[in-house]
Amino acid sequence: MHMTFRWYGEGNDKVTLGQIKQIPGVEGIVWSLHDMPAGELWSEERINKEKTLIEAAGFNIDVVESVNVHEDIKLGLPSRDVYIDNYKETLRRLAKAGVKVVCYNFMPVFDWTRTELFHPLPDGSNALFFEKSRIENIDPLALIETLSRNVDVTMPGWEPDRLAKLKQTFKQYENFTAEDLWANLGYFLKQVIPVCEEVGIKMGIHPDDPAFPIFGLPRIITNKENIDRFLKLVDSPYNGLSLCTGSLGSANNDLPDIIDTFADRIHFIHIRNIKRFENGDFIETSHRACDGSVDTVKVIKTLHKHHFQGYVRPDHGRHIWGEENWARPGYGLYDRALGIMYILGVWDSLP
Ligand SMILES: [Mn+2]
Repeated sequence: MHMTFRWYGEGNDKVTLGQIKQIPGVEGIVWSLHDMPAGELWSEERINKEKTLIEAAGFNIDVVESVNVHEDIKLGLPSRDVYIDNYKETLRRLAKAGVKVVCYNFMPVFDWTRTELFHPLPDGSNALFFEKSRIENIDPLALIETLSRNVDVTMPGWEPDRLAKLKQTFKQYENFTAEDLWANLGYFLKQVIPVCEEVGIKMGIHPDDPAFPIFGLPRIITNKENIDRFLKLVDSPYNGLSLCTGSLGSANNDLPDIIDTFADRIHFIHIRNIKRFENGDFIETSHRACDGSVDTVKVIKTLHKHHFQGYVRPDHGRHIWGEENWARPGYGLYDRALGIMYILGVWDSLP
């Protein structure tokens, strides 16, 4: 297992590489060019600038999260081929720089979705919260406007250029089914995976978060059965998973069983915990197994049983010790650092 930490880049993340260096066990930075619109070709100059910066701080650059997939690819529009060509060339350039794993997702319109970014927990901390009844009764644009008022950073999937076109994008998804999305994902993979095999990059799809349809949009990477279908779209070790225990946990999946079944196709794993309520709401908690609905200890033990050699990172943390005043929602320093110590504590205790 190789421990990593997600970082949003110089000037775009108030957590510093120097602070991350003081967390025991972190070998790599999970990075991206966050200002790059989906579908654009990444320049070698920008890639190398990031590589130099991260390596100088003593970390590897093995994992990129994410290279975003352009909406036209998900929609299956004729314009997708240009964006797929750009994607393939970006992968070649990343491989040349030494990248080993690329994380991406195939969720229509939105990346991860919550109804509240700073929901209070009984201990005085706060965390990302998902209220099911609110999602069912709110216009997505209104939701994003409310949430954006509380943060001064651009959230993944909420880039200004995408938000400006949101109404139009929703219109494009009218009468669009889960089967359409499967077909378009298959088309994308059949073009991209051969390039990955050639240059040695492993693709890891991130499950949908939450792992059920929202706003009438289909979501397909949601459970064991669908993961199996996904892996068979292109049955290559380069077509794999960025498993996320919190995302799949939002829909009551048996994570240890999923790891047991697909261990050799998991290239990257996000470990975090969420507490699921009867009514479908959920809140993010500490990484500790007893604090949430995901048995994180069993998750780590199962990875260990399979001699997991891939990359791992703590996922969203709560905001603790006042860091909601400065950190990115879900991506503060302290609770993610605690999460790492929990993951490594369990891992190191195993024979
Ligand atoms: Mn995740």
